Amino acid sequence: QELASILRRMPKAELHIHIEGSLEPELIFALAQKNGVDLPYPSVEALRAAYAFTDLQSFLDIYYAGAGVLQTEEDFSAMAWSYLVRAKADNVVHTEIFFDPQTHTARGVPMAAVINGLDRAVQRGREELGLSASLILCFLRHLSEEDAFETLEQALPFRDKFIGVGLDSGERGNPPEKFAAVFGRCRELGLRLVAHAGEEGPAQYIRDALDLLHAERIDHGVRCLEDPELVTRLAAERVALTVCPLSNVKLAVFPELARHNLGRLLTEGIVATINSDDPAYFGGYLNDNYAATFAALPELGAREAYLLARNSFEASFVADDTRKKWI
Ligand code: ES4
Ligand code: ZN
Repeated sequence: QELASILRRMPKAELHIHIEGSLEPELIFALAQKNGVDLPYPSVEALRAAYAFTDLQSFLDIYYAGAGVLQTEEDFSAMAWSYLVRAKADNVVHTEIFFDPQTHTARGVPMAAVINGLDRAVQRGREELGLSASLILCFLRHLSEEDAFETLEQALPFRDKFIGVGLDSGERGNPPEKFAAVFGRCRELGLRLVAHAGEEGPAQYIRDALDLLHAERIDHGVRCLEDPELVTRLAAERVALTVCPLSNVKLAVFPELARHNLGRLLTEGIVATINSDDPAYFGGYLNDNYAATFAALPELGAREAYLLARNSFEASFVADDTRKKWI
């Protein structure tokens, strides 16, 4: 009871949230109606009932369909604002938000509408909520590297509105090496680098994200425990993992939360963090993830609560003087 209260109240950073994954069914229906987009579901309830995923791809199919209702700068701003208000309620004081521009530009939505809309919410969040937020542009790994290069080119006029790049979407068959050149270019540009790896893909993808992409943080990374030498390296180099417990259960990375390896990751000395990934699809926002994980894993107590919050600030891309306010 007291632990549950500590988890809710403690200040924390969120480092793995796809903004398109914060789109609630109610907002999907409202935007579909406003924009004249046809949805293959008759109601909010029917859409929510379709959220029964068997793996990553079965989720991605519905997630990309949901994002298809976003058309104008105002739509992107409204989506991000809803998330920021929700994050504030969970005592999130800093958040690094992923967005998938290719999902939108491929439908003819201008890059300017995507980035300016999200940035508008980020600025308003700072002013009205006192919430620190940054944007991270993700390349879709099921598309080509050439497509990623073109997306980077389109985004560079807005270089001051995002702090880095990531790599997401279907992992299997789309290894880090496929994006080595575009990540090299992003590195030259001084962008921060992260990549999804070791969610459904093997531990080798985590190694390759570090060695070939120079990723500074690994999104998910939970399969690292299959490779003891990699575990030693992650701990020694303090490479953070942005773990998403409710996501992992919904996408069958673990059969149930009680079987999640977060406790093991912490015992191994890895800088693990808790995050929500796609909260509108996976059954909860950040505090729901903390609460459910601590309820399911008896090895997690007040010390681990503090450690996870501290890890979230250590792993964030804020300036050191800002970090000092929180740690
Ligand atoms: C994602 Cl859970 C997950 N994995 C990979 N790509 C994604 N995009 C949105 N959620
Ligand atoms: Zn993710």
